[in-house]
Amino acid sequence: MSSLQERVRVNYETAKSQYAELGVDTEKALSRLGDIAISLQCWQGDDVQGFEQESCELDGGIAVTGNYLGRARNADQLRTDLEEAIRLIPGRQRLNLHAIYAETGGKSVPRNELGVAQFQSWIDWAKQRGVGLDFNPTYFSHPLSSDGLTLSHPKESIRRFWIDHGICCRKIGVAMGEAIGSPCVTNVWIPDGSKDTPVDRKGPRERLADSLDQIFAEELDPHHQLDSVESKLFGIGSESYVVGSHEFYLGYAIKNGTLLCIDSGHFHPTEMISDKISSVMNWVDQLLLHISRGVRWDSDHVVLLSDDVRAIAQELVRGNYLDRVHIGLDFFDATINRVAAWVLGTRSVSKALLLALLEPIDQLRAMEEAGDLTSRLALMEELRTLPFGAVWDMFCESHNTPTDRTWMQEIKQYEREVLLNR
Ligand code: RNT
Ligand code: ZN
Repeated sequence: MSSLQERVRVNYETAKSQYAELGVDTEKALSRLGDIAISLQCWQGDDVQGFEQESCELDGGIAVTGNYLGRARNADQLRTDLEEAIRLIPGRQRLNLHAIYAETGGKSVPRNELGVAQFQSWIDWAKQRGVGLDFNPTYFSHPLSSDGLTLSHPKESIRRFWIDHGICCRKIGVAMGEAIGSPCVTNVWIPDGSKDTPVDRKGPRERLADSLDQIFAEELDPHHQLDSVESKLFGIGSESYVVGSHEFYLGYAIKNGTLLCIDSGHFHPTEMISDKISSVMNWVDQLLLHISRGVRWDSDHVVLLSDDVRAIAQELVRGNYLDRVHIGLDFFDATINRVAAWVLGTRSVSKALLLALLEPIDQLRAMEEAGDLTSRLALMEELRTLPFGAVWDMFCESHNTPTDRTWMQEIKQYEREVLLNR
């Protein structure tokens, strides 16, 4: 045993007894954490470019800034980068793919004709690694989305194209879920909206509802594929109006039994999605989370172990929602090492979940029920300084993953040996 491993073990034993004093079983928390899968967004690896032949600039009101070396230029590079990230993240992962990550073998395959063949290599890769797959139709970076409208487009032929794209993608989702043996969450996000005040807010929403009805018309096996719809407050160029608002999709999901996707960067800056979970879970069966970090106008900074993320994890654990919630990440940053961004973001979410699993929830509840809010507040504050890091290190260690001190060294080496040569 190395001296680092030895230290991890010694520190863990101390932490374990400290948590035990509060009635918390660290072993149980570690084992539960090991079961939770986090879906990594493929698009962090290449700045949401994808591999389409006639590629368009990224649009749809989302933007990546930065020019860090080593962006993945093709699917093989992206997979190599993902393997490196996954090696440095303890626990279970899934991969979240977008339709623009199709591999078409140099041919141009229109989005309304995509099929499972273009994703076979991804499926084989995921299967081999025991990684689940999630999927997204891509409603941006395309000539037919260049005016900022897709499924709500007033022009019937354009709307048809995007409906057909959605239909293709659900079928791809089914094939992915079937092949992997775990349901693929296929999430619809569209950029539709307008920069300035529209006169007609109603028409586009009616058209969107109709488009979604057509996309979801065919019933698919929920063991293989789950439909999800994602809302947003505003984007670049859709500041005054977003067709797929929160109210729109909350209503749609409840009425039609789809999942709702809540992106933590898609609300007013003072609004926390943690508080929405227990409301929404009353009415929808399952939820998809896009965990992100909003900073001013941007919704997509790398996730950190912030109070917001901790509060989300607490809600998932306290409400016993982990089996009904799919956890995905959604951020893209090209100013830092892209592989490190995945590792940092995913590890942060995992830490938040561990912290939540280590809460002395019975005690906190008892204090609340007894009306002893002073003790509740004091204990919550005390929890911040318990030796959580020692339990986290043990989680890393037991999953053969470097601890916080060491994974960056591996990233530096990967950068020198692989990324620099691109
Ligand atoms: C955009 C949405 C959406 C995208 C991805 C690429 O604001 O959050 O989820 O980030 O589909
Ligand atoms: Zn999102």
